[in-house]
Amino acid sequence: MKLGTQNQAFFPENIQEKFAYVKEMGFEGFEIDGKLLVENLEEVKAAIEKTGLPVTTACGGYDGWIGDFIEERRLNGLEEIKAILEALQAVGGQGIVVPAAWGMFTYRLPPMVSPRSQAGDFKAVSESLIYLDKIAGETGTKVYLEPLNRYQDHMINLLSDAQKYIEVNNLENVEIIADFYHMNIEEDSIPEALRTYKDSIGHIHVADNHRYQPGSGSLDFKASFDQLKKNGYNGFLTFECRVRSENPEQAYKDALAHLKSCLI
Ligand code: LER
Ligand code: MN
Repeated sequence: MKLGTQNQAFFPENIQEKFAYVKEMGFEGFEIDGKLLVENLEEVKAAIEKTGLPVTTACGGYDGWIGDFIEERRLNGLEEIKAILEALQAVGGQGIVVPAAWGMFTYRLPPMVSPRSQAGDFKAVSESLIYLDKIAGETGTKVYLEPLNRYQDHMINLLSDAQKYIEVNNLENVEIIADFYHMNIEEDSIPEALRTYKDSIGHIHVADNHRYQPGSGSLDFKASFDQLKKNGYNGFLTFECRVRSENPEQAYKDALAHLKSCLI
């Protein structure tokens, strides 16, 4: 297993300096914003070549969710995700992280009534995934379908929800991304969920229970990493967290050291 990270506000802004900084800190991969990748493809290629730090995945950077209520936005999202998958192919990246939607609707806060039926949700998300499954096949990439907690999305909350889309639609290039922060809210047991869906999990996001840096909260990363080892998972564990510290750089280094100690 390897450790990667998304961007942080305290990282350098310049792309080449950013990659050099992330590599120097001890990460082995970078998860990039899809728009940043598409709009700066040559600069990203040069940064990868210069520093040896690969772009593993993309997350975000497109307009319109795969499960968007608004059809025009859903279709726009698909075309932008296609462009990101093509850019990922050009830099040797694995794939893109996509939730059904993020912050579009929740059953848990008023008005609590969705403008679309659950059958309608399943149909829209399935149509998007069937289309993207084909594009991923053509570009040699993967689509990592992400369950989010109930307050951020109403369609896919559990790893089992994501698995259902893969199975019902016979998707070959769609895998599950397991995010520790969301799993901590939704799953009965994180290690058990990682064991049950081991054949579908292709990517992982790490944060502690409150979404701050790993090691600053109450999650037992060692128990979950031991399960991932048993599964034979050899993909990335990518930091997607906020940082709560007066010295974010030091806190990030401490979090990385903590997770490395949990991998032993
Ligand atoms: C959002 O909370 C999240 O986990 C991101 O990975 C969005 O896909
Ligand atoms: Mn995530």
